[in-house]
Amino acid sequence: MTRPIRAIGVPMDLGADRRGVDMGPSAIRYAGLADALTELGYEYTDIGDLDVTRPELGDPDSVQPSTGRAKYLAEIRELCVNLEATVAETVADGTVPIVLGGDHSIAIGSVRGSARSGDIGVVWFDAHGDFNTPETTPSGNVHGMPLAAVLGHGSFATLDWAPASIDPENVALVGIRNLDDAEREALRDSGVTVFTMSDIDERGATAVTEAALSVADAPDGVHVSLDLDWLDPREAPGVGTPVRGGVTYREAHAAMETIDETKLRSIGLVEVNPILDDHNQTAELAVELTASALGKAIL
Ligand code: 6HN
Ligand code: MN
Ligand code: MN
Ligand code: MN
Repeated sequence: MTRPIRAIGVPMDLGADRRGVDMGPSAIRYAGLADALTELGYEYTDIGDLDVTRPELGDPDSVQPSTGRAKYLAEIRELCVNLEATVAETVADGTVPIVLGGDHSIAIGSVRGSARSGDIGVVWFDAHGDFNTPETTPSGNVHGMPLAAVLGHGSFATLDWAPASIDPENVALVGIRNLDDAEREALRDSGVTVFTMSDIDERGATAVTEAALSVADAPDGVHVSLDLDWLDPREAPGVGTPVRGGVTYREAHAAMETIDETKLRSIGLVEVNPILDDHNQTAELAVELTASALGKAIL
């Protein structure tokens, strides 16, 4: 791929319970994202960080959906509207946005921005389904809801900034191993294709990722949303909601290498929490995996 790349930092932690994920963009930059992609031959720019409200300044319940609970909804909306515009502009420039999170709630802005002027698919690498709604959430945390939000489920359907024009038949989840009960029910009826860790056990990471990419094969490319808790916590300890039994280092690279970089429209790297990390290894992994997705090969 010869398109230029633009990093967009989003130091967001309002969608998750554990502080520190707001430092993800700095940790990913410090781990060498610019050098890694420049070495691959990409023209790389970084527009810095978007403004995010600090949790100390907001009331989590000041604005709530018509039913259910979604903490910091007003503040997350404000950021996602801004991020959507930034991502849409970047794509319109013929540039690939890499959104550096931040918790996974920001994917609402990333996916909407990427889908604004195109028919796209989404591959979502995660331990979790992120398919709760304000009605089903056990936590009230919006990082457990962004995929349901962009597909317009629950009371998100009534929020002008949440649903995107994405066909659920072009959406695949990969590496799932932790679903809440109501979330599981909703996913079953959603049209989204779910590849669990059991599928990876049976078929291997490469075959599963190829299958996910063919689900997400749409005329204008694919948005890849990479939640670092997709990996096993032994590889990626720096995440807020670790779940045992994730993919290994090699499986993660093998999966990323199957991505055709000419079809990559936009990328999100989320849930990196340097406070919980061991020597920034989770951010380093985010950088390495991005390079693999963008064409880096061993030989
Ligand atoms: N993530 N299912 C849980 C919840 O609170 O809804 C956990 C969500 C984790 C979300 O890791 O992006
Ligand atoms: Mn997750
Ligand atoms: Mn389609
Ligand atoms: Mn997630």
